[in-house]
Amino acid sequence: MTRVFSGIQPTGEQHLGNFLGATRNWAKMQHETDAFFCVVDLHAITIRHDDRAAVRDGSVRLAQMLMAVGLDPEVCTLFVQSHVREHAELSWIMQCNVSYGELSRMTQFKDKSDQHDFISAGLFTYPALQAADILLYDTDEVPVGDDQRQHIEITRDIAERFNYHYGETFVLPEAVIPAAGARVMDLQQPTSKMSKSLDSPKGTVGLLDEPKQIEKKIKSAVTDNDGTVRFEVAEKPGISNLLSILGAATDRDPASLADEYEQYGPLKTDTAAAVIELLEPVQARYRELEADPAETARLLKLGADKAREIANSTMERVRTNVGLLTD
Ligand code: ATP
Ligand code: LTN
Repeated sequence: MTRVFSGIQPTGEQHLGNFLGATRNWAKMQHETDAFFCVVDLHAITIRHDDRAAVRDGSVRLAQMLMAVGLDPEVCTLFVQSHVREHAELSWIMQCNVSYGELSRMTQFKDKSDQHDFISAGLFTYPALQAADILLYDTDEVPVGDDQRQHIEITRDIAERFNYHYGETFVLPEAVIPAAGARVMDLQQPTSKMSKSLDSPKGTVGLLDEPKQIEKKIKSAVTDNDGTVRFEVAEKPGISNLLSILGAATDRDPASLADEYEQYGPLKTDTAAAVIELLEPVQARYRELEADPAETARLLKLGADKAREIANSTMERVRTNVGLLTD
């Protein structure tokens, strides 16, 4: 059976981009594959947080949101990265098998290092930890949004190099990027991706936003003065983003949706209505799950136990192949 792995950071609130680009597809894939989904708290600490509870509480809330979106811990393996120590161990070995030059070319590092004063070494070597996450589980497919393409490529490069030098050890993973919703853009700055770290509250639709807020944000989305509804990402980023969101929410092709609108107003109204309808059941389930953090902790422990078994056996193979003294 195809093995699937993906990760998501417990920082900030989940937004529409995370849902349409990643987590909604995870919920579908869990039924057809052997799927592992990880709350990557060790990735979250590459950026320094003043409030220590932020990551800890964020992990519980994110796990609850993932369940609200449809991940079923009885069907897939849902766990927290730091609960499986092998991630950190393999990450070191990955750091020793990736070059400074390769890491320097990562666009996420360039973007994020511009946004912070303290640039940790961990922010720079972040792709080595991500490669460890993926390779620990003999992953065939990694469902992610479009922004993660480069990180999956570098994971393949590291795995290929490792296999060449140390003998066949890792499965080479493939990125799985959705046809619709892979790159949801910020509503106020439609040339930047909707993101937790952009600090654009009016341009970001939170999965827990009230219907009225969602409507307001979508209705005040930045568009252009051209006045015609066309799907042309480069020329009309704002309108194309709304068409993409409406298309992803209603399972329609954004370019053909454009033919149905002559004015921006109705497009915005329909997009807002579709998003509100899409998120309503997620919000209702989240409210139920939020009430029982002890149950969430129990489910996460079961997930970590399951993940650890596989991670353990991969690490034994890696230690032997890399030439460490094993007992
Ligand atoms: P940050 O912007 O702080 O890096 P993020 O919002 O990208 O955070 P992550 O936890 O890094 O969130 O990403 C989780 C998943 O959501 C990844 O698979 C990523 O590709 C996807 N994703 C994030 N933003 C978008 C977006 N705007 N459109 C589509 N997919 C997205
Ligand atoms: N880097 C990713 C999060 C992430 C991930 C992973 C995704 C960490 N480990 C493994 C897929 C597979 C991000 O910033 N979205």
